[in-house]
Amino acid sequence: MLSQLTEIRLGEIVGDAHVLTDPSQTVGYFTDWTGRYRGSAEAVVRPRTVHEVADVVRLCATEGVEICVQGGNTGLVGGSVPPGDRGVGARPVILLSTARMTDIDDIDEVGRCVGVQAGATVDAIDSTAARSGLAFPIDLAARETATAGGVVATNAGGIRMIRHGNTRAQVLGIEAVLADGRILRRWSSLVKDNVGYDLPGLLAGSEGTLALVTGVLFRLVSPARHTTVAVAAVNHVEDAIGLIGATGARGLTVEAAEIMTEAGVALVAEHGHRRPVASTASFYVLIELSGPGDVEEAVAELLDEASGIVDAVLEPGPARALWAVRESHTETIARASTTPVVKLDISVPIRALPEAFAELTAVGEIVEHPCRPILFGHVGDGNIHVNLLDVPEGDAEAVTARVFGIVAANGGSISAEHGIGRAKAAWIHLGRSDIDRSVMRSIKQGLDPQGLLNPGVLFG
Ligand code: 2HG
Ligand code: ZN
Repeated sequence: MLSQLTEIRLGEIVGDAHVLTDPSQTVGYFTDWTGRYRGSAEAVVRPRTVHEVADVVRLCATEGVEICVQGGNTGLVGGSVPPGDRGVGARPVILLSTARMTDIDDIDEVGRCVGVQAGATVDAIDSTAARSGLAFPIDLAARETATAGGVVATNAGGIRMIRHGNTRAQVLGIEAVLADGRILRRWSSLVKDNVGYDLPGLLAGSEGTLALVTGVLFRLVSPARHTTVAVAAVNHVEDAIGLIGATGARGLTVEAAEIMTEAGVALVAEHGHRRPVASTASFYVLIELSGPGDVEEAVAELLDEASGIVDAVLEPGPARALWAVRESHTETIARASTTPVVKLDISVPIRALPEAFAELTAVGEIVEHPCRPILFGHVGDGNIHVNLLDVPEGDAEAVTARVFGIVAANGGSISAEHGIGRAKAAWIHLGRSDIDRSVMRSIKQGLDPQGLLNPGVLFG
């Protein structure tokens, strides 16, 4: 329970209207997008400025109140909802929402960067950049809801990762409130600046456990002028890899390289999407390519000469209908599963992808109640989203262990881009050594000695 005085003080900082305690107003903040992770907090607090965040955090530090931070709540690992019931004696917790922190500064066209508040959405940042002829290098299906703070906190990858790198690579500067309420601000458009530790880089991927990101100075890029999107049906993952590998020799630049399976395409087709190509095959690879000259002609030649192509279609970018087949996977899967989907997000070295696909497809068969695996993802990055549908609650751990066993055997990672959150906290030892984890704990201890920030996330 928050003391009455703390609640009054929170109201004085952010305004009474922005301290929500009525369950009808708070319920949406306490369940994650997947419906699998639910928690509760004493209040939802919605500051508008970094100074309000600093005052809230300072108050929480004094009163021993824990803070869960939430942006668009589109995360898939339970990292943006408060913990569930932790029994008698647990410290009170508030949820700090960045929903009102949506400012986007003027674009710096010369420095090619933009400063934004943590609650600005990916789509809003990109639309603002587009008005200056530039683009935000991070893009993902949740673009209209996912926020700057969220993509930084999770070091999001997304569909442009293959071209521009992950979110960490786009962060030039950061503003964050430390666990004691001080404001850390490194805000410079310098691309060369080697003075000590890379603190913005450290906060990227820290999942709200080290500080509260309140603002970000992002790098912007020139958008590709002409792109062509192709979907090729293939029966072997090797053919998808070969197709992507053959692009460079033709002077084509890969803007995105995604993979879907027949199970996934059939499911989204049942839910109203047109199949991308007439023929069926085991896999569908979607590539978006740019380059000098006639890109469409170069892509047509590429498809003609590549081996193992069963059928293909190509369209000038942005080719939204083709992309919609891929991007509707997450929502369609959530609707189609009879139980909350077990969502795993793994990566393996590219050369191990064929083996990993075969083994992961068979995961559903090993448990007593077979589940439906639907695999898709960013094939060019070796990243497979393993979605397991209809998993009885009691089997979730067994299938997760099975998937992670396959990942380990193939030299992969248990979290490619979604982060650890609450979902994978118990498994983090599979991805990091004892020494590595002890260094991470020292950093956590140094920055958040009371352990108030995002309790239960990352470290369990
Ligand atoms: C995507 O690539 C997202 O669309 C979500 O990372 C993946 O739903 C998923 O598993
Ligand atoms: Zn993804």
